[in-house]
Amino acid sequence: MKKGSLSAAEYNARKEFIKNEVSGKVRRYFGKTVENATKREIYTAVSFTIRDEIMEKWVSYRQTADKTPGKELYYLSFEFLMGRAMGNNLMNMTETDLYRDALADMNIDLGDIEEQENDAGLGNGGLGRLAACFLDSLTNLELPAFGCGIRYEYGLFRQKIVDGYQIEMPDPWLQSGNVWEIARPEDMKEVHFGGRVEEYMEDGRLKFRHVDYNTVIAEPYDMPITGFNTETVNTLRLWKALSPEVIDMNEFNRGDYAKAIENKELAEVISKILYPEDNHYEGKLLRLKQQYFFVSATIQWIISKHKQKHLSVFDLPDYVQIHINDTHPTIAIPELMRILMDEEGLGWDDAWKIVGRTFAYTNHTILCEALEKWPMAMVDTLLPRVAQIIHEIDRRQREYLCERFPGDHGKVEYMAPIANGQVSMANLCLTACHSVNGVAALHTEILKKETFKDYYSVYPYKFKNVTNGVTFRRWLYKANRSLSDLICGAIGDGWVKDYRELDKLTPYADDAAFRDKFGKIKRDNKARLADYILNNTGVEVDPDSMFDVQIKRLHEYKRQLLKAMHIIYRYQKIIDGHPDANLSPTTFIFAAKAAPGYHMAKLIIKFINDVARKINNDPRVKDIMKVVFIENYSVSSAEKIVAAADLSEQISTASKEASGTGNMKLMLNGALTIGTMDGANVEIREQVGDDNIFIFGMSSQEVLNIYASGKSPSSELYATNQVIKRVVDTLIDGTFNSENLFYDIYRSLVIGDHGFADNYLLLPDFESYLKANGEVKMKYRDRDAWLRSAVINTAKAGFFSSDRSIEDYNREIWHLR
Ligand code: 26Q
Repeated sequence: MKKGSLSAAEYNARKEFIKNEVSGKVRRYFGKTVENATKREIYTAVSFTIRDEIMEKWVSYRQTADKTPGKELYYLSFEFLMGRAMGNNLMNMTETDLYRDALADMNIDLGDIEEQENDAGLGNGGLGRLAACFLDSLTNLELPAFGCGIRYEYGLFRQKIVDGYQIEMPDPWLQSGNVWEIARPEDMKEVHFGGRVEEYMEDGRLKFRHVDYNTVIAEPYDMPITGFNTETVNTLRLWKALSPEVIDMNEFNRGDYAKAIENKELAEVISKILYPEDNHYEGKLLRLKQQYFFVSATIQWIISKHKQKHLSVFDLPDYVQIHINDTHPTIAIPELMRILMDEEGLGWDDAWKIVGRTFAYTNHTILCEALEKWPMAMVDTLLPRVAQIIHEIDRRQREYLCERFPGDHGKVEYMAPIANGQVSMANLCLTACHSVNGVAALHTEILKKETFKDYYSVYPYKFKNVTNGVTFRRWLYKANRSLSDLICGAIGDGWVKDYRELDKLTPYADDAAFRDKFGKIKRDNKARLADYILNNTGVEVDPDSMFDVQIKRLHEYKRQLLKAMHIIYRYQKIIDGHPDANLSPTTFIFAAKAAPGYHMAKLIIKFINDVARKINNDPRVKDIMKVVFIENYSVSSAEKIVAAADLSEQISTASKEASGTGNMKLMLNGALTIGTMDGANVEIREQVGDDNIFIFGMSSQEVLNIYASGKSPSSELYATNQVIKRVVDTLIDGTFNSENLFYDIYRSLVIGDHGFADNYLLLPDFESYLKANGEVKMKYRDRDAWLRSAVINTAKAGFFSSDRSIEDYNREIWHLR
């Protein structure tokens, strides 16, 4: 609510009400006055005040929704990277200004209070944040949906940088309480592990009974998902694992206290912690337990709800769509089969038809090391009945494939749900789901032509593309208030809910006065980020330098090392006294977490930090370049960085980045992209045109050709190209670290494994990257030309709204009303 939308008297009355609520809650909950309460206590009181308002809406929405027989979506995801809720909910209720004023009357700064909230960091990166943006957009579009996942007690680790190394710390985000969740003990479900399957006859039919199992209790916690000015309040339901018994009294009475609590802990460990590997599969038993745990509880809940509202399970697909966010929740497919057959008494064919119409699957990666393949023996032991069903799906699918490809055993093996003693979760999804989609146009083409080409030939109608998007509410309206205000002043505020309207900004790129204001806002945001960087890293950076930003998970395919090599090249040029090396002062900004077990990624973090230390302390390059590594990259630090970026680095090896979504957040905030023809960069280029983006490097086809040839050009490039050699040699000549710590990086670039050097092809793209960076530098010196492109980037970002993505999903896949 801005001051304008209420009369002055109404506004003041609301403000007094909020002040009373907050001070009343501080007294009642903490026995304190506002004056002597801690910031955290104020945060809690403010959040509960906001929550009271949301509850009213949530209750009425659920009442109507539960009575209306419409189709609902269940978005199953291992990860929901929600970030903070308070500011987001305030924005959605359009009450940010009101609360800011009310708190200011009590000498409290709303920004300070927002900083008290822990991020809900229940995700690794892109896939988890996409799930969060999708919940926002589903609600904004008033579509009925539930997010379903795990209530991890510990989110993604917190990162500290100590002596240049990443140190992982736990993230006990729930320790000081979570205002935004409500436990629903009445909806607890039992999940069964282990045991064995008994067969018996009933009414002349062979039936199956799961016996001797261990039980884990799943208790749901619900969080309201508010939309911007909507009546709809959707729900994120996260399951917590509980032991059925408090402690084992038998063991306890026998005096074995440790044993008595062991079983309890074994059950509860399931929802303790999020696995920190991103785009990398490891066949850990606990991870499989996590998968079945949340999936089984969710499917049981869906079925019990459906049966309360409808007469039969036969019409389930008319009322329920279940979306599988990457293969991680795939076990939901045999679990629904199990429930339909063993508990609802359906035969195989009827159950299979229902399953096929209910499930849809999104693929988020083509990296082989990320494709999930579980040892079948592990599934047999942990989930004996579900495993039987997977074997039967495999048997039937093989039969079908043998008819389809007579004599082609190789192909059948490749496509089968189970092969070589492993279950391929992707093949299971491709067999069962009615829809399979990639997350950017290029990615979907690669799925059709390479990764899943055989399945594409069998079921071409299942394949769709839905390009990713990001929510404009969090990533522009909230993260960059001053730019939002400028845009609203020019084209009104329709774009906040209707992404199509953002294009109205395009003509303003030619308006010098508008460009100037745009540039001043960017400058202010950079000054604010400079303060944050000073506090976070101790490095002083110049807000008038170009802010060149690479923020994302650390992965070799994302090529943070390529950017580091460019920085070193620039550094060498300045020291050489190269004539135009001093132009365009630049601040190079990195933020990234590496999986704790990913040696090369952690070494690259150390390398970047050592490069930063050396360059930042070298008086010869002072005022020309600075390098900073911001620790603990998270949703809330991303919100601070995106508003201040000039240049967005999207430099993955072509074909490797399925889509990217950071590229969209940065573009939306007026950063220009330097990037390869990979993921959604291809579509960003289509939207902004060649003059407003810097594209470099090999195409995905060229990359795939090099892999197919088995010959890497990199060793030879290193041997023959002096520029490359000089940069690469700094890895081993002690320039940045005298202890020769970086030999493994050097080795991977010039020697490699299995006779293939430089797996991510940095060296073949290096010169093209330098050239593109040269163009960036030239353009940045022409402030007007740069700003013109910046405005165009914001104006053309409409397509990358997650509202558009959700409209596409709904039109092509879910068909919700
Ligand atoms: C799987 C099995 C066992 C352990 C971990 C995993 C695992 C965990 C996380 C596998 C993959 C992930 C995450 C993948 C991911 O974030 N992919 C990104 O998805 C984004 C949204 O579609 C895309 O924009 C990115 O391009 C893609 O990398």
